[in-house]
Amino acid sequence: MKLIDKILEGDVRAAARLMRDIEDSAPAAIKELESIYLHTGRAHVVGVTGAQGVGKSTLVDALISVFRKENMTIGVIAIDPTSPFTGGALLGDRVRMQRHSLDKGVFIRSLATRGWGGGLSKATTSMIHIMDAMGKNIILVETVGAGQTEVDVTKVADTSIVILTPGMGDEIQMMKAGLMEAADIFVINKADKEGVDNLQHQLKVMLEMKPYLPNEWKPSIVLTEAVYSKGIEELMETVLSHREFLISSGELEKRRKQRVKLELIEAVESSLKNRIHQQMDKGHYLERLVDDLVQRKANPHSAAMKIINRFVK
Ligand SMILES: Nc1nc2c(ncn2[C@@H]2O[C@H](COP(=O)(O)OP(=O)(O)O)[C@@H](O)[C@H]2O)c(=O)[nH]1
Ligand SMILES: [Mg+2]
Repeated sequence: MKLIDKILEGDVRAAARLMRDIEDSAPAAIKELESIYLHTGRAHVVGVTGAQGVGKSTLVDALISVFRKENMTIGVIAIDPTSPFTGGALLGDRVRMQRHSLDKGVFIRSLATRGWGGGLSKATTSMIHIMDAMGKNIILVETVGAGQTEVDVTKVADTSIVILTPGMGDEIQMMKAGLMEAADIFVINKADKEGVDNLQHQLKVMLEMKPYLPNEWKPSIVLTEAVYSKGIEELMETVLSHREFLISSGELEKRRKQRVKLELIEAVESSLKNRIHQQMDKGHYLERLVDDLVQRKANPHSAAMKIINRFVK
């Protein structure tokens, strides 16, 4: 049986192998991924973002359980700022999610932010595609807030969850505006702690400032205590109603079109960049132009045009 057929059947080992080969940039794997792409677009991708320690992993773990109760299959991608890829998730995350490891309906992978040479967002997209092709209904992508990693999860997610915790009230104003804008659902986790009302109030005030059209999604606020599995079902319901909204409003199609466009542009840019680099390296061409620049025989713009013209031919 071909690798792709195995993956389409949800074979975990085949999927893991392809992911490893992609990490090693094996040309065959890239080809494989191209055929995988044709079988994607069914999964609902949920981004779970928030600062270190707000409870993202705990929440994802709790969400897995409630989604599984509804018989939905789950893929999880944990983008971890420190741990190496093959070493897996941070030990804590690993142990916590271990209880799902025997469940065939759950597939968990972690991605280190280091070691991808700038290709982290591409790696994340590839993983999402593979899990999608495996038939996972929901794909949860856990990552620390924008800015700390290269991956802007709000760009790959259909539904973006931003987690805050009590005591962060004053920090709302300071948070990355983009992150706040991109949230479809705000979760106030650790609702067992003091300061919930204040945070909720501040969030509401912030949301009131933006006028929402009647046919627009106004971000929901959900209170959770992930560690006690409280509020998790409501969160799942909110995710599912956001999905319904996206579908019925036509917003899903719009977002996905935008995403595919970005993916295409990125692919064009990176392959052009690679080719131009190959071309420039030939016959010390680049070095000669650099010498011309140093000696002020040429200017950077005209030198660049020379390279580009040469490449176009
Ligand atoms: N009190 C309280 N602690 C929580 C809650 N959810 C998570 N935690 C704890 O917060 C810490 C960080 O959780 P973790 O899921 O690793 O956060 P992450 O860095 O965002 O993934 C852990 O010690 C959790 O047990 C909660 O609802 N209430
Ligand atoms: Mg975590």
